[in-house]
Amino acid sequence: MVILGAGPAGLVLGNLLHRSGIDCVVLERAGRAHVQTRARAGFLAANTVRILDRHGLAEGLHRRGRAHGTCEFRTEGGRFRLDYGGLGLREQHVVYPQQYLVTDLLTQFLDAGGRIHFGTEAVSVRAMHSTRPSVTVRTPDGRRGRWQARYVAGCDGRHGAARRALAPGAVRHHHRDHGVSWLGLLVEAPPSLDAVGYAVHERGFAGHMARTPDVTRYYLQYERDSPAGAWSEDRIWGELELRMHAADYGPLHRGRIVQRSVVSLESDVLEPLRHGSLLLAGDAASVISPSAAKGANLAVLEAEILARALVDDLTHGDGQGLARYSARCLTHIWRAQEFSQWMIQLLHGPPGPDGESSFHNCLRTSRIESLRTSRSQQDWFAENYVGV
Ligand code: FAS
Repeated sequence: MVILGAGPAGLVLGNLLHRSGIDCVVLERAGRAHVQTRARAGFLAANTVRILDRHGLAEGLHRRGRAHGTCEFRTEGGRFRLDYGGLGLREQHVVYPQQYLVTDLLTQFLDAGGRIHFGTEAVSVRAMHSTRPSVTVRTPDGRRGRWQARYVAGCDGRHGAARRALAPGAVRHHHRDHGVSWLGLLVEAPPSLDAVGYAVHERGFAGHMARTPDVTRYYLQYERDSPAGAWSEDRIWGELELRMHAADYGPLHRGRIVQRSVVSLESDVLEPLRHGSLLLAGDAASVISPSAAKGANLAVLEAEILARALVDDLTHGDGQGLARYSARCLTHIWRAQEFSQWMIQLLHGPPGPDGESSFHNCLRTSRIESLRTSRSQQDWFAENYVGV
């Protein structure tokens, strides 16, 4: 097995295959330090924790992660809290920064004797419809190399070699640009709320998500194509405080902004996820907007489904799991995409002519009111918000 990419998908897959005695190697273009410090997701779904627990990969998150089950919506009409951990399936998130999880997974894989070639970029995947697909790589010293295996797992994200290897006619590419961008901020300051904060404001969305006791992630709806450095820190804090109604509900804890990135809210799904001996998982399979904290959770889920299917095939000659792999994952992917789309429409007004905006904004107000008042709507929200 050759696994492209040492993110959540590639590392969960590598750990599970290695434990089952499957000879596998992970090829990762970045260096180890970059992989272990790249801040991204932070909310692990209950099912993700169950998967990691099942395979003995959850020690770190139990030691340092924190249960989280409340979100707070703030609008011009007031605020309300949803203790989603006590609604729906009564499940909570565990707040555990993705870089901590990746470090745990990487360390456990290497400690168990797993092989990761850092600084090794997959350039192309060939002969994917044969039983000996090959991966051409660029090694750290710039030379070309080639790996051959029975299967290749494309866990190298939306811009990796696995997606590039797919012929245009071989894949249905469902794509949606939601027309909204966020300025993602990591701030060296404790959380300002004991909840995920979603602020719906006429000037745009603002979000607050705990990461660690000392670092908090904020999001600000942002002009598309503006560089991450365009706004001064004063302007950022001014907008955050205005949109989150800090004057009414309490100040935000300011701190040093240690990371800025502009995230354009886009979603896409490739169908199918299997192309002969090449299998896609994680962001290589589908990209989902961070509005509902699903991407890393889907990556872990798909990696477990793929690992089981590959072990059945390679150890027992049973190809059923691989035959069903794509359909099984796509069911979960589309359910997550549907909820993420709902969240995007709840949190943002559409860019568009006034008539359309006013109609959409009235719909949004009604949706938020339903979420505030209807128990069945709250149960539906909780089940989908934490579920994957
Ligand atoms: P990853 O992108 O994590 O890993 C792919 C790996 O492949 C990388 O290490 C990359 O270096 C490597 N690679 C790429 N091309 C290669 C090549 N040609 N050869 C070898 N290696 C190659 N998700 C959430 O659930 N919640 C959030 O709050 C959230 N916030 C996010 C914020 C930002 C700014 C971003 C960018 C994403 C966010 N996500 C969030 C989504 C994100 O966490 C992904 O869903 C998750 O990392 C997917 O995991 P992988 O599929 O393993 O891909």
